[in-house]
Amino acid sequence: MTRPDLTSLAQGRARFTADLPLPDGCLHAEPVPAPHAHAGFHAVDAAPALARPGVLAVLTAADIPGRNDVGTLGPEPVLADGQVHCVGQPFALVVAETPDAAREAAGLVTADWTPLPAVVDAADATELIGPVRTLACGNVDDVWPSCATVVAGTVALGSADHAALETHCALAVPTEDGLLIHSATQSPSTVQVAVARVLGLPQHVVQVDVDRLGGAFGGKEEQATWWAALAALAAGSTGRPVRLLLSRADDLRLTGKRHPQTARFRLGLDAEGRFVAYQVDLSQDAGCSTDLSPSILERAALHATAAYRIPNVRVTARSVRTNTPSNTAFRGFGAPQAIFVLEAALRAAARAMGVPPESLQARNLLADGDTFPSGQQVRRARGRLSWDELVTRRDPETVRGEIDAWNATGPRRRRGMAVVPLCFGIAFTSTTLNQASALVHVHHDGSVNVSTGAVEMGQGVAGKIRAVVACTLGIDERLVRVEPTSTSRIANMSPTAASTGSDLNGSAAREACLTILAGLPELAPGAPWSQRVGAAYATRRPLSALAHFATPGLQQLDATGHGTPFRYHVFGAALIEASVDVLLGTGRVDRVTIVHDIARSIDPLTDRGQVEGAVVQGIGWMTTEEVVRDASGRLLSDSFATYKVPDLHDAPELDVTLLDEPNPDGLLGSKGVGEPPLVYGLGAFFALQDAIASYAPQAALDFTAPLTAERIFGLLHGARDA
Ligand code: LUZ
Ligand code: MOS
Repeated sequence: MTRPDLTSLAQGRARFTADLPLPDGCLHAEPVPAPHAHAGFHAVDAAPALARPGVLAVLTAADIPGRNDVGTLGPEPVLADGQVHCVGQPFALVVAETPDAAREAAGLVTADWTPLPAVVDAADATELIGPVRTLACGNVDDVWPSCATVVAGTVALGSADHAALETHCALAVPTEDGLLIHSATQSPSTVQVAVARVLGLPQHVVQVDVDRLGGAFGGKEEQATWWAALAALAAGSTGRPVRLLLSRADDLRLTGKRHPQTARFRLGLDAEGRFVAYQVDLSQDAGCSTDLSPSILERAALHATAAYRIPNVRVTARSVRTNTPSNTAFRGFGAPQAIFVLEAALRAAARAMGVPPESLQARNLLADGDTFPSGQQVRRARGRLSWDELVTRRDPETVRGEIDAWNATGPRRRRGMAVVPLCFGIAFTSTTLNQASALVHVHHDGSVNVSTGAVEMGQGVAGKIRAVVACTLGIDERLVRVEPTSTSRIANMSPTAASTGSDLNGSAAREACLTILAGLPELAPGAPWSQRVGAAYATRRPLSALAHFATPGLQQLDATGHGTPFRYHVFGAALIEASVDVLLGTGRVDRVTIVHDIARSIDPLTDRGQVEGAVVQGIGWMTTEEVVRDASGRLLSDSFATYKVPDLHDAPELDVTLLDEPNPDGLLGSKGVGEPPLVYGLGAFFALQDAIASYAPQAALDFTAPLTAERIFGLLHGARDA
């Protein structure tokens, strides 16, 4: 396959938003972050900042011509107005001739603050965001007495930063009648809507363009909007182009991250180890505003039963408000957090029953004919197939035997293992979002332009769409160019998110190609493409088409949590092997063996990279990535020196087997790939925990993540000395 997309990246020619040439007269904007986690303020003093050379303006909420709200599901002021709700919330915006002038001046803007009581720790939160969600099936209250084993416990999961290579960035350029915005966003239409609202403009004079992103992982699904709206506000106010580019430190300090989550669980099993009842209360830390939290909570609740059949279930899920930057979408969108809880619960049960966790997992895998608590039927389950294939690749039972024998010799490096089965639902849980459009132009010479709402963020969606168009038209990929994403070519885009980017946009692109093909004149069989196109033009047939795709078969969840939220599910199984140094407390993930249900991949190399990247990202969340704030809500882990993302050195040996049975509900038999494999990374926690248990077998199971070296050391030795 020719890969112009990869070539330009490898050669450093690929341009990101911050690489775009600055227009003449371009200014630079710098947000002024709030110093308090919760406070009232008045009398913003901009005079010292305005006195600096090169500073043109200091904007506040009072300068917003439209509505001060960039939120999608709840209100989200673009500049704080009278109150701030987290450290780092922008309350003013400095606009200057150079980035340095803007940054220095931002440090001089002050206000009169009245600090208010702040909740930094979710354990102290009293306020909910959105309603408590429940999801239930069977009759969980009545069956406990019939269980042979019942375990209960708690879980506490940490946050994680998206740590995309490209920090947030936007460039806003005034046009004759509106604005052109280059935004590093996963959701150009969300930016368009928000900018139009903030500036009091109709949507059609606000054009949002995205060439590509340098990573996003959910961090740019909702929260890119702010920076684009601030750049647009400054451009609107000064009449000049304005760029806003966050430094790494500000990107870490000012933006939301993965939702930390606490949970209480109760799991009941029969004497054969079958799951009978599961009750779980999930509590996610939403941060200071709504953002996408209600939607993330919904996906969490829908994944509470993970890859397993449980006949009696009650999930209650709540979002609590804290005075920290609003947490947001992050690869997996709440599902990995919920899956962790059941994986923890089954390990508590395995210990209570004196059996390996794998035996309980293997016994309870979902199969066709089962029902999810939402009422959705399990179809084409591949959990058993994945598990059986894993056994042939690297048999968990054999590995457990090896590990037990190794640990029995009392080595300094203790080994452990964990299996994590996967079942992940594909579709936006908000049914409306499951639609996409594509615009295909075929030129005289047979070359093709295709536009969709998909945003290329390194996940390879542009390459997949190119492949789909080429294969549908029966032409060489070199004849196909995928256009940068623009709201002027495609309207009403959904975010590129929920692992649906290729499914939705690729399906629309394929539809458009089929429409064009259907309109081509009949020529002799085997007539070359260029001749067919030429004949179509000569006989005045359309060579362009706009197509729309809406995922069939979905039904929005009702208030009781019933519906058909997903088009299909992605299955798989992973065996994670890890070890701990009992003297140092350091942990390491040594080896990961994965069988993943990729179906009929449109781009196997990219998909393999997605699986590998996701699992390493999950490992980072479970091990070294620790978001630390002080008691006043200030972020302490505000650089990559103090916030440790996994690097190549931390990556384990990875052995990925792809199951390639075609998926009738996906694009050309494929399945979405972006988010699901992150779940395998949870195994890092449980494998390390398993290794720790070989040294400190009496210690109670503790389900607090991440398992940093400090925490591992404490579990090894605190437990022993107690
Ligand atoms: N975004 C969203 C998502 O709005 N709805 C979803 O269901 C979703 N799922 C995963 C990632 N982003
Ligand atoms: Mo997402 S978590 O932007 O698919």
